[in-house]
Amino acid sequence: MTHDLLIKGARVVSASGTTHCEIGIKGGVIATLGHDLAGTEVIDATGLIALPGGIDNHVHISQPSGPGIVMADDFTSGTRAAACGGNTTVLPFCLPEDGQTLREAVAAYRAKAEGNCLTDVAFHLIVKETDPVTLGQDLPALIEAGYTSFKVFMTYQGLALSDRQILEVMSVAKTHGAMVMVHAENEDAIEFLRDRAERSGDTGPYHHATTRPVPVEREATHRAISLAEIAGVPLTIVHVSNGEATEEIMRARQRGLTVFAETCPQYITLTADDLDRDGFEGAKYVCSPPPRTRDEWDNIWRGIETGVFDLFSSDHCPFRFVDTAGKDAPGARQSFRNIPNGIPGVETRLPILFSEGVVKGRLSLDRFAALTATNHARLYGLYPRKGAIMVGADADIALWDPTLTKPIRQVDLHHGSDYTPWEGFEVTGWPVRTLLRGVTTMKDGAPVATPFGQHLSREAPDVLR
Ligand code: DUC
Ligand code: ZN
Ligand code: ZN
Repeated sequence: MTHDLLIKGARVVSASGTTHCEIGIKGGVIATLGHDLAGTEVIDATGLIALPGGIDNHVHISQPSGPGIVMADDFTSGTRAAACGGNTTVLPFCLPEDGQTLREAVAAYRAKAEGNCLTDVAFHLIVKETDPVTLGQDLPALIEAGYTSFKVFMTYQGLALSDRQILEVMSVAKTHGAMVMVHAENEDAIEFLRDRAERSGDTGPYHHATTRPVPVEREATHRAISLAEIAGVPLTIVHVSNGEATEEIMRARQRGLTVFAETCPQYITLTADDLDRDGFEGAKYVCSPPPRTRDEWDNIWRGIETGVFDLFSSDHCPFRFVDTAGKDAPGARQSFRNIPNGIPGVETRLPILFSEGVVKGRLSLDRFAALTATNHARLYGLYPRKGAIMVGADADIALWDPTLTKPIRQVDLHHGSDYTPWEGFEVTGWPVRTLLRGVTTMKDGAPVATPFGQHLSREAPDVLR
């Protein structure tokens, strides 16, 4: 067979192990893994590592963020940044605007993404209403149509669900076959601490962290797991930030429960002290759960190394810093309460984990692939089309130079935000070329294709099939 495209000379992290072989691509699909293949076009990847294109299953793009607040990325900039960071698929969350039904929200997101994406895209849902139409009609219909995962919040006024509501949502997931993802922080406890901090005049960005301490997350993690146990569903705890929440997940697994866990770059590289930077700089690091301590980095690393964490995602939730529609929102300098929550990270997730994990000897290449692509595909119904370099899968591939060393710098990034929390952070190992279905989307750090990303309809999560 003559392939359309051959990748030669790379060390290939394939579904069946890491080996030197050629990758033969035809019609956008991996047709052959072998030697001495024939191809019309050849990429010489000598000295590079071929990894599955990253799947980032936790990003926020064009998400409604409150009156006057605008998320820094639309689908054009968000997926361009993702591709430049070695990703080929992203899964943003679909949050209904007030008064919008879930089905209307999905249609609106699909329209915003259509024709603008440099990665493939699939959507998770956010369930913030539990009325009979949402739970009895919209959610079942959307699950049937391939939206097989949804997030519920235990924090944020207007988003947080009561325990009863979470159980009702889990019950729909059980009946119709979907994965529930939980943002685990105790809203009442946060509100109590926040009011107390404000009364004491502790209103700077740092107090975003002090009013969301570890027990707030640990308790909610335990409660979410208990609710899932009662409802009889598997669940995913997203953006886990600390050792005590990790222990709750380990204990649940020891009891035989099916609990998946996700962590993010901010929990192995940033600390609460970053929120205490001079002036208003700390606002750049405001995200939830907040970054913790260096000791917690070690706890999260132990969870990554021992397999507690299945997913390493960015939680890309970008706002501009010098912008009253972003971090400098009205009232933000008066109280941390008003600082939009979230940090940009879709372009830097993979280089940070590669550098801190693979290069520093904490992670094998296979485990890196699992944490950044394969597990995402399996858990969210995209496998085997996505998530692994294997015959029959889409030719979604990132070529990595494991020796390239350079600091992360805002000027080199492609997101819509005007800063990166990792400015100056030294990284060894960068993706130098990204291919989506065999077409190059990034070369040497720059986007190269016009958007051709597709919407992906998903199967049920592997664990439910
Ligand atoms: N949770 C997220 O998952 N992303 C941004 C903000 C938040 O609280
Ligand atoms: Zn969250
Ligand atoms: Zn998020």
